[in-house]
Amino acid sequence: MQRRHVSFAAIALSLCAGTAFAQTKWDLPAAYPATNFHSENLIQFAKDVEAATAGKLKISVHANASLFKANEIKRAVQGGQAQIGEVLLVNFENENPIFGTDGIPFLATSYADSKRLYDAQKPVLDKLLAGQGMKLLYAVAWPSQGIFAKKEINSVADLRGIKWRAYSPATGKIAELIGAQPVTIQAAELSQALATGVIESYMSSGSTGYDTKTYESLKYFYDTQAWLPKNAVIVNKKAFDALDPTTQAALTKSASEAEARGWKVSAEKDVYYKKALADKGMKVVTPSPKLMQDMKQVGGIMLSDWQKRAGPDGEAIIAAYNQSEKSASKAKK
Ligand code: PCA
Repeated sequence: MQRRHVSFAAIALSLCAGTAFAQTKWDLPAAYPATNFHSENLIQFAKDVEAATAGKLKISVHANASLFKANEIKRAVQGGQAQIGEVLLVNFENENPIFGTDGIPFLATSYADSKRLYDAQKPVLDKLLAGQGMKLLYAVAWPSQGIFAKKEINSVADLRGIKWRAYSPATGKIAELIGAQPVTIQAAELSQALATGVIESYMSSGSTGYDTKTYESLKYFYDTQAWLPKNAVIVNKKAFDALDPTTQAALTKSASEAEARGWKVSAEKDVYYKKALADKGMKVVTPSPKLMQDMKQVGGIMLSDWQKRAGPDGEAIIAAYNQSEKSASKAKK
């Protein structure tokens, strides 16, 4: 019901604005808190678009899953209930393995590698989204993923049987492989799940650890730097095509600026939030070699499983990724 009210209001507003000059109003649902760096970047992006189009395109950001739940945003954009939205790509791996490329543990663990993986993934992602009537505007990586835990862990055996929060098919799969009990919970409900003891461990970034006040419930953060999943801003193709060419150009230009800004801020936050968690009393720990070895074994299983499912498209991505590594290391010499 709530949702319908919002769209009626949006239509009413755009009709009023139409008397002055043709203004297009878009809703942008997002799943993370307004203070999260992705959300702040979205708000800056919306401001930039409004300025660049002299108010012709106005994007309203609805943070914290207030308009649609994290897993509903993609379908809302596809169906046109929202013209534009921000999604966590790896959440849609069950729909197509290509969406899960950046959720494979230890495939790309630095910002530079994640960027190369994104470049390799992008042509396939563009094709996939185009087939679903959508278009990718930009994508930004989260900081690297580590393990939040209640107790000290020295190997994955120490995680056996614990209640493990998953946010994606892959983080659920990790639980299965290490013998933990997965419970799927999106970021907007994570604080409560922690406070009520529904979960006692999970993998994510220091950013989400901080946003959700995980330090109030869990004591340890193991800095495994396992992968950097991406948020992507996607737009409904019909809504995009309905814009005049100048507005389209302003939108894509602001999007590529948001992408560059987002990656830079993410890397800064990766460092900042680990320190902030430590300041809040968490133990931010370099994992033991045994824990790393165990986690890398999990990553190896998940990579070969993904390759089987992702077929020729997956092969093309991995080949392009490996090729760019060769060129990058050659350029360094
Ligand atoms: N935060 C999001 C996804 C990845 C991340 O770092 C979350 O935990 O839901």
